[in-house]
Amino acid sequence: MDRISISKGDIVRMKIEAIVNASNTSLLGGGGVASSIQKYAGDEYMQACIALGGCNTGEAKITPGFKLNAKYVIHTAGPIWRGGNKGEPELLKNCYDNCLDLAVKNHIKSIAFPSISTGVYRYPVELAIKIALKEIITFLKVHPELEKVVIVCNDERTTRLYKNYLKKIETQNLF
Ligand code: AR6
Repeated sequence: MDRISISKGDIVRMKIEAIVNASNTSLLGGGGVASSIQKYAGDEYMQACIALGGCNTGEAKITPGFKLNAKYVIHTAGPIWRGGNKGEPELLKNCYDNCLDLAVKNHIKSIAFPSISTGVYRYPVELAIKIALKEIITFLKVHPELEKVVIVCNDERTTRLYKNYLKKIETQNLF
């Protein structure tokens, strides 16, 4: 699957059509990826986020990227990890599916995801990567129009875990 790759870096500076914002249900404030995007995207971006009026956990909404290199930001609210029995896996799956659906509906051909929920929301990264990669790869197989998906991680460990699992999927033909 050469349309998916893992990269270490800052998602905010990516030169790609769309980046995903790992946000919260208000789509406002916060730390992590969301605050980095806010810092660079400008005041109009903030106004556009306010106008969205929030987003349920697992859903996705879109705004322009304004001052970012990316033309669009797709916002999603990941689940907060509460031990794993509160529907977290299904909600995280919904985040990836809804972001990808929204991307193709907007004719987006390249998109970068952060590792949704594994920062401030404390979803165990070893579990989250399995959901993320399964959803993305399954989606890419039925949507040839989506040309490129990059998962951008900002730390060494997360990057390595994603790369190792992607390799395992490819060598064992998991999905
Ligand atoms: N580029 C790439 N990855 C990043 C960046 C960056 N610039 N910044 C952080 N990460 P998080 P969540 C990684 O916390 O867990 C916010 O306050 C980070 O190391 O951004 O879904 C929102 O407003 C981690 O691996 O998102 C919400 O309230 C991953 O991105 C809440 O955090 C996700 O970390 C959402 O928490």
